[in-house]
Amino acid sequence: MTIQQTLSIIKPDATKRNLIGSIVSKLESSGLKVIAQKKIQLTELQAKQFYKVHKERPFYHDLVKFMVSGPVVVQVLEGENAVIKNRQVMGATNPDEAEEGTIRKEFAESLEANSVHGSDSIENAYQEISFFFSQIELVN
Ligand code: IDP
Ligand code: MG
Repeated sequence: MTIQQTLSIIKPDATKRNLIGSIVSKLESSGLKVIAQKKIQLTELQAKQFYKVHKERPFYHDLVKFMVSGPVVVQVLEGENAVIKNRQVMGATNPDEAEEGTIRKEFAESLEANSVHGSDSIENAYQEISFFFSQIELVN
């Protein structure tokens, strides 16, 4: 039993299609609790910085362009094994490979426009949360 926090982003393809509530509903149904949340428009610089681990990948430039193509909702989720749990509810990166019932299976448009981001480790969750939020903005 470990209570963890993780960063979740509802990506522009999903905010544009009015899917914020449907996605949060799936996260909450899994037991995860939203302890911070804001809707923002990322700048190119912020998107580049956030995804800098991927800067050598061929999809990096397009990914940055996609992430600034509309507003995103950044949120902190808390719960038991929140990092892995969020990744399970999200489904595989490629929606064609995502399991039934997952957010990406249900809502993603493509491999790139796959509706959600989720931290992939406890260390990255810590980094990513502090990229967007200060400690006093996390309210359980
Ligand atoms: P993740 O979001 O499941 O952790 P990552 O490998 O970290 O997947 O990739 C970050 C994001 O980059 C993905 O969610 C997706 O939006 C995009 N992406 C990943 N691989 C590709 C690709 O091969 N083509 C286009 N976009 C990709
Ligand atoms: Mg990732």
